[in-house]
Amino acid sequence: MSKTVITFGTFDVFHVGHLRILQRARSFGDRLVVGVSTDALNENKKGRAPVYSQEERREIVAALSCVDETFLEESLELKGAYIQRYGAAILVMGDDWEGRFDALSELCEVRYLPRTPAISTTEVIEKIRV
Ligand code: C2G
Repeated sequence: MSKTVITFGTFDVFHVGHLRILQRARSFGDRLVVGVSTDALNENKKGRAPVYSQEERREIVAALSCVDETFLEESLELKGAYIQRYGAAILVMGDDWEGRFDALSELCEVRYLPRTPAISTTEVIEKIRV
């Protein structure tokens, strides 16, 4: 039986930290499903719109060879429903979310992976601006 891994993120101004977590997530199973958070979800959470639209961000993530399927993540609170919809056996999140989704271990294995150091969308934006 195939093992599905699910992960979530904004993936704005796509960088190598994003790529590495997706590749590592995919290595835990044989199908990777990625929830790309909507523009509205980001505006609520971070107080600013992403640089790239949800359609553009999703198109970039969907084109990666380690990604099998994508969908738009409408709410942080719907993770359980998404896990069930896609039949995921493992939820992968970056360790900036450590502990936050432990309750979902009733539904599937929950793994937090270390982030790639010294890179973030905010830092990339700052570097370009200077
Ligand atoms: N990431 C990483 N290393 C970095 C930067 C990001 O491993 N240097 C990981 C994050 O930990 C996350 C993924 O890349 O797992 C996507 O990062 P973001 O786009 O910042 O996602 P975020 O806004 O945290 O997710 O349900 C979660 C939401 O979708 C929002």
